[in-house]
Amino acid sequence: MSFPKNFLWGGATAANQCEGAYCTDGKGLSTADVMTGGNKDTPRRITNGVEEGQYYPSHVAIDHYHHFKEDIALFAEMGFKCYRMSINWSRIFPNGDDEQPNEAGLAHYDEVFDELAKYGIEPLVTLSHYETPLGLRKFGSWTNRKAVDCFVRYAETVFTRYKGKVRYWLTFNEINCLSMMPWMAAGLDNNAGPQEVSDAAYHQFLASARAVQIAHEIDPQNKVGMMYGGIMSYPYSCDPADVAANDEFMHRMYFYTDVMCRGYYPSYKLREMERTGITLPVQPGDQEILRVGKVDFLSFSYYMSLVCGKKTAAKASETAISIDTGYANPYLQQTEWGWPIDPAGLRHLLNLFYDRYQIPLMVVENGMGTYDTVGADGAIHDEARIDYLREHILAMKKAVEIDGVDLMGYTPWGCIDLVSASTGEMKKRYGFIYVDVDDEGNGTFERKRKASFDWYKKVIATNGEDLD
Ligand code: BGP
Repeated sequence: MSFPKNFLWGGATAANQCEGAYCTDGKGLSTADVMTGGNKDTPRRITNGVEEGQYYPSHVAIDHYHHFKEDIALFAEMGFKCYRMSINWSRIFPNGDDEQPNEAGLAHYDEVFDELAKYGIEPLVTLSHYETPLGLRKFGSWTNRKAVDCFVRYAETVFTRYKGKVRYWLTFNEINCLSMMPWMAAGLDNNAGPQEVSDAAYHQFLASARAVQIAHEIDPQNKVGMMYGGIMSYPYSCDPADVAANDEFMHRMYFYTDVMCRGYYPSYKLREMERTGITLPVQPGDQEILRVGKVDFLSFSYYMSLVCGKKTAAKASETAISIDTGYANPYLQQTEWGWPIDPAGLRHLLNLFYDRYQIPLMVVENGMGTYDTVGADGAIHDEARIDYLREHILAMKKAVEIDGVDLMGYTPWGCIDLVSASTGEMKKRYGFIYVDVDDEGNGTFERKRKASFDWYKKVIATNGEDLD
């Protein structure tokens, strides 16, 4: 037995990285809209509002807002069964805390979902993908419990509006990355202290759990998942001290999946908080909210594996990987952006999660950023991407066939070229579809099929059997 018959093959994007149209049709500003461009050596800057003379990649991106019909037609040509996308919260509630939604924003996504339905493509919708309405900053963003109510109002609005059009939802993109990238994940200053980060995570757990419950009430067909940023680390050696240090590092990540899949804080996290003097802003009834609001499935991104051990403490850093454990893996090649390539690690992580939670899994991001260029013949030869994806699909196949993991689908990242989240570049490309736009937003915005386009089309048509 190979991939299940109804396997959700597709691709993934996020609104702030592809839509552009950053203040069109009543959209408000989000945290992504005040992040400048950067590159692998120069980090993106966060400005105080939109400053004149600065370049902000989210403002135009690939202008998917105005090209979505053309883009979806190309996805359909590849045979997509599923399209993972996000709703830009600040299109629906421009300030985040508005009483009434913005009709023009809601109408836009109606058109998008109708277009997908035309081709029988199932939307998988992330409610919050690295953009928080800037308006929430006035009360401390996710450190304040008010953010929970704002999110719940937003979630309820879109669950109601798109009932019957969308059945698969994700609450927060890469929620565990809040520990490393507080601005992107929760609209907190990047130097936020551990208590603030802990409060924000607690509030996002509550918001997600309430959203799960409401989604089920509005439509029992709804399936709501969590989304884990696929950090997975091997112990540096079989020295038990390395293994213990690695366990400690991974606990800091798995606690997010533990809370959302099991419905309560794990004991190791509670003990750690006791030791470090961190408290939870618990109110009566919260335990029940978390318990009832467990997710239906666990989705995650997977790009690389890490290594951790006793010699260096894992620390967040400004590198393009966002997390530097102090160790490199000598057995692995890296991408041009220094991300270690490890297909076997994907099988390992799928097993780890399935053993731990026994709920359906989905790989909702995976891929390799490369410098793609249009050749003299007009073609784009991205064979390295094909090799990367082939090996990762084979790893998933082993997890399904040999290990019996319940895997719902696969939506590789940036199925169409888009802005890089970590560096703000366009030239770090992931797509099957090339978009003619550069790091300064110049170009014709023309879409072109890369070599990987036809390859992936065949993969989908054969349900993952023909990977050559
Ligand atoms: C994930 C994010 C995505 C995406 C991807 C690739 O962490 O969820 O938004 O951008 O990584 O990363 P990058 O764009 O930095 O290459």
